[in-house]
Amino acid sequence: QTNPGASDSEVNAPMTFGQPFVGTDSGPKLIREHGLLKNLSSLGWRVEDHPDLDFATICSRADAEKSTRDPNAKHSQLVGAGTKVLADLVEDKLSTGRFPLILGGDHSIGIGSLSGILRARPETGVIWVDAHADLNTPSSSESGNMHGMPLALLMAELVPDRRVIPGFEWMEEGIKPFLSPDSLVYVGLRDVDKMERQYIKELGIKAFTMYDIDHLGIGRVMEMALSHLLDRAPDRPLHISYDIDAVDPMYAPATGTAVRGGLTWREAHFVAEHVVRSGNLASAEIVEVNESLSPGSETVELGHQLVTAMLGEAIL
Ligand code: HAR
Ligand code: MN
Ligand code: MN
Ligand code: MN
Repeated sequence: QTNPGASDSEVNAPMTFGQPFVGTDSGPKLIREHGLLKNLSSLGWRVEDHPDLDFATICSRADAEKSTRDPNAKHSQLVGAGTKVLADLVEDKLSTGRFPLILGGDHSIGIGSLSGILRARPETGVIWVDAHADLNTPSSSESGNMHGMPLALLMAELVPDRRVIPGFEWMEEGIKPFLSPDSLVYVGLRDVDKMERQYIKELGIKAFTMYDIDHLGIGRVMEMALSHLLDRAPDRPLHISYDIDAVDPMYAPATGTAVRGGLTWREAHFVAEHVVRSGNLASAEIVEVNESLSPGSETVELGHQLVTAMLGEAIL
């Protein structure tokens, strides 16, 4: 499968403020050093390698403006400032016809990527591959870590007015990027908080947990996931947000919140390979690779392979 002449824009978003560990910002650099550019070129992409977003600078300005409100969203000023920049960039790349490939960083960057995507193409369907639901609101979150909140901040049903979270006032300006619960599908869930479970049920979000993967197999699960998003809208664009912790820690130990019982090496690849085959994939993201938590493991290699698969590499 090649993409002759297709233009891909690699956006590097080395965010760390959505979670407590250092090192999550090395993901883009390491995946790139693995030879990603050459790989994507040989798949037919014309890659535009965007310099790393400089979150240290963007966020230090935000830090100075720190508000006294306490919304139980740690570093919300910093995450808010960083994701605002990312949203603008992703929106711009999409509206000029490019395929944004976003390398994180922790999963709080999903707030920025999806805001940009939904402003440019509100009808986008989202495949969220993760051990976690990332559906906490600042008040439901037990950790206060914003990488556990991106999807809640995008749903009007859960956070109707984002101005209550310091740093996220920008989400209420201009086109408001809201994700409809029926435009989301989860794959790989196995560590879901009590309130998240309730939200998934109340909002009727389609979720394929590890139980479903064991029961039905990854092939059937991915067919059902895509048919949920595409049956009623066969031409809609799709976005995949791939949290490396969806994969079993046997293969991907270098991540901040590893949970046993995850996707195998092949299941992880299959998810990416199958989404590409739909022909609807319009943007992709990989997050939470943190080499420093398990130096020398194969996590970066896997991340690199999953990105390559999401950009169209097939076995034959
Ligand atoms: N649900 C927990 C929380 O909200 C853990 C979230 C962990 N999130 C990520 N991204 N690693 O999926 O704190
Ligand atoms: Mn490699
Ligand atoms: Mn996540
Ligand atoms: Mn996760």
